[in-house]
Amino acid sequence: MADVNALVSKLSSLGFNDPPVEHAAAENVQQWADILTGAAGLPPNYVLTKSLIFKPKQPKSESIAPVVVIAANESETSPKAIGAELKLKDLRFASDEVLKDIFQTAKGSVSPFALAQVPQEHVGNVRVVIDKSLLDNADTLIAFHPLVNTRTVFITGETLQSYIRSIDGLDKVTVMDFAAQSAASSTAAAAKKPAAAKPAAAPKVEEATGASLLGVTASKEGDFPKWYNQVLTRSEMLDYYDVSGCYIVRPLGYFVWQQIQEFFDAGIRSLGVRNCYFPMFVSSRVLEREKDHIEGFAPEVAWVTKAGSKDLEEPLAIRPTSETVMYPYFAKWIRSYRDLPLKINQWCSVVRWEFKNPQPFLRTREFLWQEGHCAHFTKDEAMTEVHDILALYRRVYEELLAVPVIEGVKSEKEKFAGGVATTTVEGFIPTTGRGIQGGTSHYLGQNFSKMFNVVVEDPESTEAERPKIHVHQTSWGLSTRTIGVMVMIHGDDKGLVLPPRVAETQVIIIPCGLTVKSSDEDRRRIADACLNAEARLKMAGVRAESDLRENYTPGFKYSHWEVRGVPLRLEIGPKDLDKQSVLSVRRDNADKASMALDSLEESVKMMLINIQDTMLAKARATLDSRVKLVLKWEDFVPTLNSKCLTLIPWCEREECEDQIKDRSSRDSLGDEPEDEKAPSMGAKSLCLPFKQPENPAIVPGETKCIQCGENAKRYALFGRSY
Ligand code: 87F
Repeated sequence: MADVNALVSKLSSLGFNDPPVEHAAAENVQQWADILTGAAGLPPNYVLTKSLIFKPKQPKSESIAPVVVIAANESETSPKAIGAELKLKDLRFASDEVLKDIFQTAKGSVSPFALAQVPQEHVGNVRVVIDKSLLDNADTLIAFHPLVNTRTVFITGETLQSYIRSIDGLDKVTVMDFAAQSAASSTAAAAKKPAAAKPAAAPKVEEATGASLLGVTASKEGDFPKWYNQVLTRSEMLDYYDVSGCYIVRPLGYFVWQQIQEFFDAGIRSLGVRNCYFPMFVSSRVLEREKDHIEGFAPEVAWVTKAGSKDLEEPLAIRPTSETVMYPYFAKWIRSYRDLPLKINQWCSVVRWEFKNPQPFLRTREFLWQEGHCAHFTKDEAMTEVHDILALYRRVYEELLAVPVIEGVKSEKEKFAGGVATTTVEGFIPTTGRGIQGGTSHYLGQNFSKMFNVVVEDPESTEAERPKIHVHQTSWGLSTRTIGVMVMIHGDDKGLVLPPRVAETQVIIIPCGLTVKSSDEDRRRIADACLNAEARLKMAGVRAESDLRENYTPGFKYSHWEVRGVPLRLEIGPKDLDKQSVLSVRRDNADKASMALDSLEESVKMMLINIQDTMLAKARATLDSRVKLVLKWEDFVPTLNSKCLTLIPWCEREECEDQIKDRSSRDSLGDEPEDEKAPSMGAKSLCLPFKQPENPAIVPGETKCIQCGENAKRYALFGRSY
C-alpha cells in the first residue's frame, strides 16, 4: 500500500491531484469496465488501458532489454508489428522472472507505474511504447490501476508523459500508432484474398487510421463481450456515448428499428390500435398514485429536479413506462361501453436508471420501444388481444430478425406485478447459453381500472343508477433489445450478419478483376454494368448499392461490407461480363454462385428469401438442440452449464422457484472443481411454454416437480438469463 501512496504523491508532484477511485477488485479488463460503469466520481471521458511487457530474442550474454507497451485496451497490440517498428527480433511476452526481477511486479498487476521500480542498472535497457491514441485527445483521461486492482487513477496523456520523463535514465520512449498498424495489417490480409491478388488498378491510398475502417478482431467464442462491442461499433450500428448506459443508435441500427416499426405498426393498425403520444414527464403525485406497481421499480426512476440553476417546484419523473401517465386519461375518455375498446400505442423512449452492468441494446438506461395500452369491456376480448400482440412479437423476431422464440406465460414471480398475467416471447443466446426476454404482452385485469377508476355503466342494467363496471386492460411492449438479440445470434467473427428483411443495404455490388493493364474503356464498362445492375435491382424493390470507390481494393470493400452485415455481394468483372453473368457471395454462409444477368432480379430476390429462411432455420436448429428436457434434479445444473435451457416438470410454486435459483447459483454449488467455470448466476423460470412437451406428457397427480417433489403442473422453461 505504501507503494500506492508513493505513487499518488509522485503524481501529485507532477501537478496531478485527483485521488484514485476506490472499487471492488477487478480481475480482468471486462470486470474493470463493468465495475467502473455506474461508479461515482468518474471523469466524463476515459479510456481503459492495458500495460504489457515484452522481451525480444537476445543472446544470453546481453542484458535483458524489455519493452513496456502502454496502450488503450481496445488497441490491437501485435508483438510482431511492434517488433518490426522497433527493429527488434521475435518479441514475446516477458517471463514471470523478468516481471519480478526487473519490474518487481507480476502478471495481472503490470502498469506504467512499475517503471518506477526498475533498478538503476536496468533502466537504460528498458524501452517504452505509448499508444498514440492515448495522447491524441486531451479531453479523454487514461485509466490505470495504481499497482493494485482495487483502485483506478485517471490521468491525462500529458501527465503520463511527464511521469515517464520523470524516471531517471529512461529515455527510449516511442509513440506508436496501433490503429494505423492494425488497419494496415487488415488491409494487407484483405489484399491477400484471391480475388484481390491481381495488381491493383489505381494507386491505393487506403487510409490506415480511424476505427471505422477496422474489422472485428475479437472472436465470438473467445471473448463474447468484446466481440459484441466490436461488432456494434465497427459495423457502425451503434456508438458509445459519454453518459454511462446510454448509446447512440446510428443509421444502420436505426434502419433495423424502422423496419420493425413498419411491420409492427401495420400489424396493430389492422387490430384497430391507433398511435398517439403522451408527455415524458410524470409528476410524483401521479407516478405514485399506483403505489404497489411502482414500489419495486422506484430506484430506477430518474427525476428532473432543476431548470437552469433553480429547483423545480415539484420534481418531475421521466417515464419508465406509461401506465400512470395514461390511465387518468382513460378514466376521462371512457364514459360508456360505447367508448370501448380503447386501443392506443405510442412509440417513444423510456428511462430506467439501471445499476446493473449496461449492455448496448440489451440493458440501457434510455431505450426506444412501443408501449400499447388498451381497455376492453370483457376479459375475453382483452385476452384475445394479449395473444394477438404476442403473435406479432413472435413474427417480428422470426420473420424479420430470423430469431426463433418460445412463447409462453410468465410464472407468478416473473410476471408484471401490476397485472394478472404476463405472456412473453423468450429468445436464446447460444454463445452464452442464456435466455432473454424478447417482449411481453400483459393482461392487466381490472387492477389498474380499479386504481384509476376507469369504468363504464353496465349496459344490461335497467336500474336508474346503473352499476359501474371496471374495464379489462392490456399493456404490451417491445424494445430495441430486439436488435441486440439479432446481432448476438447471427453475427460471426467477420462482424454483423443482417437478415435481408432488416438490412439497409441488401445487396452490395463491387467491381472486380481490373488490373493496372485494364483500359479506361474496361473500367467504364464494369462501372456501368454495376450501376445498371443496381438500377435494375432497385426497380425490382431490392435495396442494392454499388461501391465504385476508386481508391480501395475489392478485398478492402469485401471486408468493409462484411463487417456491416450486408446479406449479399455481387462481384462484376470483365470475365463475368463476357459471360453475361455476375458472381454472388452470401454473407450468411459464404456460398458463391454465378447468376445470369438476364434474370438478375428474380435470382437475387430468391437468394435473399433463401438467406432469410436459412438464417432462421439455422438459429432454430441451434435453439432446438439447446433446449433440453430435464427429468431429474441431478441433471439440472450440468445442463445449464453445458449452455442449455431446460424444460422441467414444475410445481409452479414461487418458493420452489426461489430454491431453484438458489441451488443453481455458484455459491450454493460449493467449490467442486468441475463447477469452477460455471456462471455464478442462478437459473430462473423464463416461461411456461404454450407448446408443452408431449413425450413424456405431464400426468396430473403423478408427475413430480424435479426440485421439490410436489405435483408438477406443467413443463417450465428454466435457464440462466439476461
Ligand atoms: C421501471 C420503473 C418504473 C418495468 C419499471 O411491460 C416502473 C416500471 O412498471 C414498470 N420497469 N415496469 C413494468 C412495465 C409494464 C408494461 N408497461 C407497458 C410492459 C409493456 C409496456
